[in-house]
Amino acid sequence: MANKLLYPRFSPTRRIINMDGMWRFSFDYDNQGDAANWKDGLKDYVLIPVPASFNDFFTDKESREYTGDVWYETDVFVPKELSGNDLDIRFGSATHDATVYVNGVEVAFHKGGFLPFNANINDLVKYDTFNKVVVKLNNELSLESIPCGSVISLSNGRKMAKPYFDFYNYSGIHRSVNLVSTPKESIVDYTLNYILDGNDARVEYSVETTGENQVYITMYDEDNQVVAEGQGKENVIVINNVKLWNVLDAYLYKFKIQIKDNDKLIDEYQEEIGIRTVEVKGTRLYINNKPVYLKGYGKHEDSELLGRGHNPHMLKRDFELMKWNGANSFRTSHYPYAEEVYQMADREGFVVIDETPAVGMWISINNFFTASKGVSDKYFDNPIVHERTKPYHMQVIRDYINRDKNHACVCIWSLLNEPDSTSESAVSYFEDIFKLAHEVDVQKRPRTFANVMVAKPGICKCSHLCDIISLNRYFGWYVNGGYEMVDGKKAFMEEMADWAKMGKPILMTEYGADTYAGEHKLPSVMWSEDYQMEYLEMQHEVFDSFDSVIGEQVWNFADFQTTEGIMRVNGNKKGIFTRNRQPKAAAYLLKQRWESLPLDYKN
Ligand code: GCB
Repeated sequence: MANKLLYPRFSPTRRIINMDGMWRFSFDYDNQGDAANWKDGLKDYVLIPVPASFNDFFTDKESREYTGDVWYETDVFVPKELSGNDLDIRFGSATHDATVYVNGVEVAFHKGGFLPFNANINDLVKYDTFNKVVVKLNNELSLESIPCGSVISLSNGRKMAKPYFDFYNYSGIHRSVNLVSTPKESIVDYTLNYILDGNDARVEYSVETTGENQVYITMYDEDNQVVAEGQGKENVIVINNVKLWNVLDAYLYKFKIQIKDNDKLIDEYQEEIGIRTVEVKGTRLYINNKPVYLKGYGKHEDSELLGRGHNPHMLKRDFELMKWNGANSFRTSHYPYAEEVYQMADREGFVVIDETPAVGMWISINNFFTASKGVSDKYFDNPIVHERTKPYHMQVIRDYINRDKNHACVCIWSLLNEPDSTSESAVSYFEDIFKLAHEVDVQKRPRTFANVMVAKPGICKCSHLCDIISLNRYFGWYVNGGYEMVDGKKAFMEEMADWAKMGKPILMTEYGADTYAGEHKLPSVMWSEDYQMEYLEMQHEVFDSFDSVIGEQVWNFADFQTTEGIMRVNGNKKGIFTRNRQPKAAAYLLKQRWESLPLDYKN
């Protein structure tokens, strides 16, 4: 059965039943859910909103920190009109591993918390009545989970997740759940590539369907005028006088796919698409053959109460803030975000560096900290990593490129964040995933990974594989902070000179200083807003000294939740905005700088 994972959209032939709302919920402290057949329905439960992380709703620590299985349940009414069609249940994401039961029968197991999955339920569904949907979720981390971590047992018997990464292990059904009804013969997927030719664009498309009837393409401009038509599952259509998707100046065409049997419409699916090209040449990143300079942020999907649950209100606010202070890009650190985020970025003309959830590939409790001290745990020396984590990582790469390939905003693939790229054993792993990303992506977008501080030039064994070198650097914070900043700058300049010798574009994917909002001191001290500004100014002087730096993305857009510990004051405070999306003083500094830097800065 074909996997119909396209973003759920209504059309004359498609119907969607949205299942978001209050679900029933239970922790499985004693691991009894399987034996007690909770798949058929929960006995004791509380109500909980979907989509959201479960963690921050509760007032006790046991619930917030819960590690293990949790169960969700709801009932969904399926009208008879849908019978005769294919019916799939589709989850935008469920973190991390999900087993789905419909009317007591297991229909899906999905590993990984940040990508959509679905299951066909044709044979199980009952029409004109309610159907029971139960989900068992597990949020444990391991060497083979992506992201990586471990689980410890406390003396009271409770389990506790120990992430090897610096963000809270939020868990739950994080994105929308839908029933998607499609015709038996239907559109399963489509893929686009663009070639610019003077004022025109050639749109190379391929469409996958479940049948043999003819495929028709119609493209409309923003005034809903037909601009091009095509026929067949694979073809090229030409758009004359094309209006390109440009950075902060987006133009979106409508791409309509139909399957028809003569005049009879069998299936129809339509999305907005932006036409643009992306290429790396020498030390530059080109969009539509013009060099661009990226300004913006590393982000998180993180907000109060909802945790990592998709939050359209926060999404709107984030884009307004980013536009306000002159940003033009962000990285989906450290996992693929909700599909709605990319739709918004397409519309607003933001460049997205799309990242996999491969973070924590250092064996340490505080990856970011231990790594910056030069402690290497040789993650890639472990055979399990090659035997089990790699094939899974490769599946994630296939799935996320397939999900996001048609978004104009997605211009760069980031395949890992801060892995241990210093050991010889990492090389074959990296080679395979870099090769795969190019094979899967028809547009051959540039590939990168975010390099950690200790993996300096000459020590990092994998940076030669990158089309763009991405650096996470904290000179003036984790290294040479405070009054020592002068030495931090010197060391930073020296290291950058070595990176520049590689002759590749360099992107600063992280630089930042923890800052407690409202804390001021003259002269500055670390953690004050005054220090955050001095720190940023120093960083910018370094970036401006190197021709091959093609962009700067501050860590982080906003303060965000992490595991508690001596390094974090109720979360990471490197935000330029608070967790509630209000500016720290540095937001104005960035606004001034970014509004003054042209898109083709350094050219
Ligand atoms: C990093 C990590 C990021 C951390 C950040 C920090 O290098 O990529 O996940 O949050 O440092 O603030 O330490």
